[in-house]
Amino acid sequence: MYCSYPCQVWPFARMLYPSFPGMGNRRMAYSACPKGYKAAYAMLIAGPDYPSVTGVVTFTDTPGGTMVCADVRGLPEYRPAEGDKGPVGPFGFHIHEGGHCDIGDPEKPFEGCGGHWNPTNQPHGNHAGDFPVLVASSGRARMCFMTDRFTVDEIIGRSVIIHENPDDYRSQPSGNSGRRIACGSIRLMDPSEST
Ligand SMILES: [Cu+2]
Repeated sequence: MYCSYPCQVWPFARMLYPSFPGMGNRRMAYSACPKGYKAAYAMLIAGPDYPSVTGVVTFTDTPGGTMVCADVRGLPEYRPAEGDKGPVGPFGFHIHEGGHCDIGDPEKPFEGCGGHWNPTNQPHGNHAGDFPVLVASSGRARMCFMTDRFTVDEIIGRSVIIHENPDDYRSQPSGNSGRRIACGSIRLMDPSEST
């Protein structure tokens, strides 16, 4: 079997939530993973709108494609659209071009990450880094999916961004998904760091 969700997220979840039950031994978590699959991770940094957002996104090359897993906490409660304001959640989720998650101007957080990563010049909805929206329950979202649109090597040094509003997969260039509420720089996962 390929790396499953828990064995990828566990080591980093333990760093984030040391008191989480069952997070006893990172080495054990790694031993549950087949060796030799390249992986990357992004630790999320919250923007000024929802400072409680925290979490990790992992990327693993497998023979069936790249597996992407997200484990995010502290997301805001769903709020329906009101006037000009879009609904809060489910949350737009993408790979952006730049890799530096500086908040920068709090009016426009994480602008330094640039636009969507779109190496094949596709319309929005079919960018290599267009992801499913994140759906949260009591502020927590967990999701894994497979994609053949990129490999781990291609996304190192880029970023993942979570947006306040859902992605409509239609508006150009970024799906009208609103403010950037969290950002994580994508780094190569080095198993030797976790032992
Ligand atoms: Cu985005």
